[in-house]
Amino acid sequence: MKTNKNTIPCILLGTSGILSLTACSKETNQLPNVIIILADDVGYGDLSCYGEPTIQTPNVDAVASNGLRFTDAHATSATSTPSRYGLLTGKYPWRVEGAGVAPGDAGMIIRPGTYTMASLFKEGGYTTGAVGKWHLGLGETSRQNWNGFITPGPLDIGFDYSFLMAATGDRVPCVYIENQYVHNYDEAAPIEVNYRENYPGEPTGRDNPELLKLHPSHGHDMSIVNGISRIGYMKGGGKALWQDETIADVITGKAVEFIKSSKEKPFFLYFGTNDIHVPRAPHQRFVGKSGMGARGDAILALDWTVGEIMKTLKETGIADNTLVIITSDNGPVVDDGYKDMAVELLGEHRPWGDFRGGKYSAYEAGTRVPFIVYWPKKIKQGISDALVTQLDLFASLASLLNISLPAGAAPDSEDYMETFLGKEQNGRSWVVEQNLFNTLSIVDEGWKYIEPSNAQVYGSHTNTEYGNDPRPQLYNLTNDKGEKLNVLEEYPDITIKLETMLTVIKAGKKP
Ligand code: NG6
Ligand code: CA
Repeated sequence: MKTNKNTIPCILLGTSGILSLTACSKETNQLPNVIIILADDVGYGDLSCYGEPTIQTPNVDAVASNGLRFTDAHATSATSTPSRYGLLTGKYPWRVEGAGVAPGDAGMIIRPGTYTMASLFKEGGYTTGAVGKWHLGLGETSRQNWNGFITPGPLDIGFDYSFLMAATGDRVPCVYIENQYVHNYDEAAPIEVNYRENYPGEPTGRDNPELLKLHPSHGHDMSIVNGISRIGYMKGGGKALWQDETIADVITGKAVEFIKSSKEKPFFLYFGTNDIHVPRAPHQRFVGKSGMGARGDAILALDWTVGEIMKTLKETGIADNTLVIITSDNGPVVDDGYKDMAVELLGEHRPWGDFRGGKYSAYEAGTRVPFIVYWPKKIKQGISDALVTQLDLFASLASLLNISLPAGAAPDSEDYMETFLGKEQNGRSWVVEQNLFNTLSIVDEGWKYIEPSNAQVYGSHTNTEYGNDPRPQLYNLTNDKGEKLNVLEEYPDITIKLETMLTVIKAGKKP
């Protein structure tokens, strides 16, 4: 195993007063393997360790009880693409063009040559892998050759290995892409993809609802794959097309294989689960088990996935020196476009916990997500109320690896490694949040300011409050975590302070 390359001797004065030459404890340690399990659309209240009694996630809970569970952790954004962009680049996604929710034929959003979190680990001598949901674009926009080598791709931004779903479960193309080639490619069924018009003679959810096993509630009425209509049009695929019911098994299997084959030297695995994004069609063994319909059953599938990863770490004898982070790309949504009974069977469950809003929203539930850190060798177990953001993982992991970032890399990321490991109780004082409409909010020392926006106020189909308002909003999260009372009029000084901070941060400066 690799040891820290900057090993330097330390002079220690022993209790006997005799000088001894030894190595600093930090330097003698093996670098840990690092696994980020990034769940999809899992809300603050969707894991039982976060306190809702309505769902049981024993595998995640076991990781939490042996690790550190954060109560004030944030994704960068309330949707997937920008959130993932922030995590992997350490840069606020609203600083760049084209990092909004990406179609399945989007080109690589993180351009080749960008110093990413994967580049960091490569520099540290790690084997790097990306498995599961990608949603950061592949190839060049609308010009991908899905029947050959799709380039640029993860290889160009530091990943040695990749096994991906290009975008989301509900977007074409519905095939896995391994090392930038369609997995199980079917010569007899060449693949075509576009987001503008259907291919002549191909059925769609709109025109052929009789072919569907899962019907859309809104949108999602284009090409049909595996009896489910999607966003976008595709043709072909044949035996390469995925079965939604086995996605968790397939991608978990690939993540397990990657761990087993990489265990001889440190590895970094970025693992984006498909659960619990729509279409929710978990394997038969989870169906009906949550009592909450497909959404709850998909949470059980996610919990199973976590269990498999942890079991693999134990079996391979590397659990003690693997740093595992379990978190979500954005907050929860109940009806996200399919008639899967999630609304009808939700019962008492509160996917958003005590917070307002959900996926897409400027309110807290949009970005305040579950966040659990596990590293038996180093973590101080328990619960941390420190304000942390996924954006800071980049600089924190760089500090752990003892690597100085090149100029311009991860410009918005700060080193909070001690906080992530529970050695330090304090986190950031401020963080910026982004909703679907690029409305930004800033949280600073318990206050939250949401900038004014003329965008839509309410997601009529998803039932989500987007948090947009033509007037600015100010909430005191310390005594009003549900953001019920806009206290803007009462605290003009705080409003001006936060508004100014946000302007400064937007300009790329430190507040
Ligand atoms: C929306 C989709 C939604 C989901 C979301 C992205 C419709 C009507 N809704 O546009 O189902 O795919 O995009 O979700 O098309 S995310 O978690 O990947 O950001
Ligand atoms: Ca998501």
